[in-house]
Amino acid sequence: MTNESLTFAEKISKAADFLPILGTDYIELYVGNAKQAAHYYKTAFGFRSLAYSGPETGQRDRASYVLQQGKIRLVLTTALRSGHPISGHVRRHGDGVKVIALWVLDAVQAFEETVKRGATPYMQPLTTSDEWGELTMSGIVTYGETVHMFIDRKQYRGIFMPGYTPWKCDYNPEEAGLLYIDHCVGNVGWNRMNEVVKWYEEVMGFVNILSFDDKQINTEYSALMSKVMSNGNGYVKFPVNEPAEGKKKSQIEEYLEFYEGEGVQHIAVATSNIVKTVRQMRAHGVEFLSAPPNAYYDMIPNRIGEIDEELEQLKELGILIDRDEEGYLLQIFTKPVEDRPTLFFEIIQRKGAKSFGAGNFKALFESLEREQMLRGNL
Ligand code: TYF
Ligand code: FE
Repeated sequence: MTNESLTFAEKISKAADFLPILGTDYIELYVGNAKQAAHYYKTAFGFRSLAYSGPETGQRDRASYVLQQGKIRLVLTTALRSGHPISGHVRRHGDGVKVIALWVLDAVQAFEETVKRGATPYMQPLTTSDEWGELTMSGIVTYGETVHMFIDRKQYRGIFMPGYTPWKCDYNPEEAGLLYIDHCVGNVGWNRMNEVVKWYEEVMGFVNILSFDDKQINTEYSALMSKVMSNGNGYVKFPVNEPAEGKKKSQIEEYLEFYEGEGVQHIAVATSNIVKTVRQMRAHGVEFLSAPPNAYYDMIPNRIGEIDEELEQLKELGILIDRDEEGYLLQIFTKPVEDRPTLFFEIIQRKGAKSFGAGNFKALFESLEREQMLRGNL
């Protein structure tokens, strides 16, 4: 039997078990102004205040705001002085993802097993404690300046981590129904995808569950390649994109140019009611990519078949639909959430489908390119 004929579940079962991961623990962005970024993610995305660390809590050189919605924790961190490494990160990349933190049972073992297999250390295992118990973390470097932290919180009952204080705030807008991180996509440089894929296989014990080449992912102007990596239980999935040669500059090249290196391109968050979530986010000022032409929706009954949602509502909101052997999925993409055309978000609702919306790639990339054109980058 070739690998191609295996289901996702069968492929995932082949992943190594030296690095058990229970899910995404948090995502940390380094930003220019964490106070204002926190306000944006609360107001626009419906996150709630959870914890804070800064000068008032004894952290003299930076401020971090922790937000929560469903199982998602978002940390927004800024430095207080220009010479701080976080300021350097922001100067190079603009606001962007620094840490994809993984929830593990043993952060010491995770560090030792991955470093033994070739990972570059980012942080040696460190145990900190407070009245709520103790927490151990460690970290390794992945693509660009992005890192994976390993967080072991089995002995910790506090709200987030030692060093953080509960952030009590009267302003907590209604949640948007975001539930968990579905996947986190990285953009890497020319011919780097297979290197990074190999790194996830060898260092993290992940498996490649899906691949798209430039024959499948292209528009009139540009092309890219993508491989989806998954850990052994499927709780964390990391697609990796690299640019491919096309007539003009691809969206991946535009990202690499403006991020000034490799980094996280999009964070996909799951909802169980995409119509409600997107309606609310739009009402709160989140900008989404423009809807595909009417013809896209005219073809849905034939292309997808019966769906539970009202097609008119999906069309009005610009939500995309795709299907695979196991079911269908609904997805939509925000415009970049910074002035640089770098990080954006995907909202996804899975109705059985475990794939990534390959049937939407053409419509999606044409929509992305309309934006790229407006920026003068295509
Ligand atoms: O994560 C995915 O694979 C989908 C599709 O530049 C996608 O969300 C792939 C590449 C890209 C934008 C979206
Ligand atoms: Fe995605």
